[in-house]
Amino acid sequence: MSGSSEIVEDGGTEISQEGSLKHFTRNHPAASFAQAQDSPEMTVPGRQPAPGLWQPYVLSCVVALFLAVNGQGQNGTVFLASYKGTPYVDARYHGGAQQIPGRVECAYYDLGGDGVAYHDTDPQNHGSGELNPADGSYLNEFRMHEGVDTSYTKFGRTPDKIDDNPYNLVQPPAEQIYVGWTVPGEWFNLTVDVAKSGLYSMSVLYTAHNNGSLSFDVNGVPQSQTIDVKSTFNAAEPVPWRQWHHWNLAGDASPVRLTAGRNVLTVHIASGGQMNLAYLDFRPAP
Ligand SMILES: [Ca+2]
Ligand SMILES: [Ca+2]
Repeated sequence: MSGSSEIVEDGGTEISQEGSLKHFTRNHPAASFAQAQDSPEMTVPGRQPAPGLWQPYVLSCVVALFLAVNGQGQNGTVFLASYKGTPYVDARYHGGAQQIPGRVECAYYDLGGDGVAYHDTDPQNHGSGELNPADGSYLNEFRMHEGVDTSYTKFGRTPDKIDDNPYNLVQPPAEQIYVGWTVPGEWFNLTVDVAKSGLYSMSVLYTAHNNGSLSFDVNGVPQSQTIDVKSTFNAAEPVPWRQWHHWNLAGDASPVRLTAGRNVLTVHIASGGQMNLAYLDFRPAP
């Protein structure tokens, strides 16, 4: 593999961030739900309720507004009941919903397509089938027809090492599949099974061109916890295309509360972008 192609691997700049933010507003699951609550009966003249039905009409409007404002109910039950995504499985990975505590692989984001299981700026996968040419192998063709951009860590390459380079702050696993080419406004859902209700600390294995941040929803409810992702740029790095391509771990400042059983986590690229995201590690908070 040529060195120049790896410039693209670390996150291309050809994707318009302005465009992604526009999509975010339209496709974010909470926004979609809010739109669904905005029923025609509430706004269309001529479809207003008959005299005597105003009280229940007003009440239904208040309930709809409450649900929209509160992220589909504080416990996310409305979101879970209407969610159309399903846990990822393929010919090699049979695990389905991922387990917490444990490592939750970003590239095993849910099945269901753009607007349901994820939102990506464009429908092409710029890793699988593009940077990593389609050759019949599992890794090169991993989810190659989906919009989320995925690649994997490559060890032992010459003349320049790629993911096993000496400037890593944390050594990643070999052939670790990850989500890359990220820009603000993109998101993906991860269906998980939580073993026990409680507080969990969260960290992410990543590389990043710029300082940025991730935010999260649990069952459609935005969480206050975020992960600040620091740039992994290193001026001492002698290989130009690899200058930011150094793996690191970042953790949240405070633990997140999760309820036992099935949950859907939404990972948002909140700011910065051009991150490669390998996995989220959830552990019971001390
Ligand atoms: Ca894409
Ligand atoms: Ca992308």
